[in-house]
Amino acid sequence: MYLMDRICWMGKTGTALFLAGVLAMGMPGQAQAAKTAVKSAGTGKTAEEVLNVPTDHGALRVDGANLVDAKGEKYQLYGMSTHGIAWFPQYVSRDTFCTLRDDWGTNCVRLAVYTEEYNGYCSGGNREELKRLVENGVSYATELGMYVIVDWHVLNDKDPNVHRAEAAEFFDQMAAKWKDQDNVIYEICNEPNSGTSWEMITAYANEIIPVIRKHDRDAVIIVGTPSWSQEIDQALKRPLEFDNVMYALHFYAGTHTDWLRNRVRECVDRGLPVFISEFGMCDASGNGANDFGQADQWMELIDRYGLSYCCWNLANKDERSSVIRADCGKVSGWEERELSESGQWIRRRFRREAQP
Ligand code: IDC
Repeated sequence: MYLMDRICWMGKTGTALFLAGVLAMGMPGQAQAAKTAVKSAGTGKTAEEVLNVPTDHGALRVDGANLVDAKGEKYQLYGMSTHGIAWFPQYVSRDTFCTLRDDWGTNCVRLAVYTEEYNGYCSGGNREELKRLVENGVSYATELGMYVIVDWHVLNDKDPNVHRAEAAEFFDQMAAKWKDQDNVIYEICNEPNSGTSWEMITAYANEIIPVIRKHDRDAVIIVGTPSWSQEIDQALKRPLEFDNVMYALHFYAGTHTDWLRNRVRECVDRGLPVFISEFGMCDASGNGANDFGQADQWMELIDRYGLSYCCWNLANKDERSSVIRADCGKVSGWEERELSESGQWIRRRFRREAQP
């Protein structure tokens, strides 16, 4: 039943013949009969009955300002970011990702590994358990033909250099595991902040990127930017000297408006590859009112440039940005009424985005 999903990710050394067949499976208008025979993993529905048949876009890479697929065509990733996986491990589940793929129509999941908060990786969290969760998350995404971002969620630690040694060890182990896969993207520092300069981030990136590249020469790597991943203009002035690197821009619609959208336009127009690896419809606290008018304006910008984007957060915490209602304990198959206002809005948005 999961064979098609699995061979989607045969990896960089996979058989061309097999891949050609799989690619045909994902082409609109082609191989419809074959698609019908493939049951969508976990839902018992045929491929036609679900929103987003997984397609193999293969190894992504960065071409100018764009993320492109194996055929060199512009490709957009979109999906949910988990909350901290130490805190809400229950959503790192195959069924969860299956709902996100088949009902929400998303093609990407971001796994947030906090470094300092909430049993963070570097603040007393159970490292083996956290790594196991990340590995499980990557496996589920892989089985389902989704892309997955491994996010080293720097926040309270402010400067990624504080835990540089731990980051190097973590990414060394992670990249060694997935060196032959095409669907894993590494985000090496979520949001440097509070005076952490682009120079400090550059020093960190110059050490961590080679650790990943030692195993996986062409993995796409997302690098956070100063001021909670808002100062992408700093990266435009002094980009890193590596290929296949994208720069993180994060927005919260209730806080970040025209001034930050203008910055995105300027930087992307000038060729900077930008990845919106985290955003919310509410304010930057993660818990103020949603501003859907502003969120709509962000979505227009995202559409116009074909930017990739991940929404914060996949959890049922009693806060505005959580997409599942606090009184709902289900980890998959949510009814609309079991989603928060944020969840209902972003699910509708993703479904509109779903690709054939
Ligand atoms: C918030 C969570 C909240 C948690 C807090 C920890 O929503 O439950 O208590 O982190 O400090 C970010 C961060 C992201 C934040 C989010 C909302 O990347 O970790 O999550 N936010 O504040 N940047 C801007 C906003």
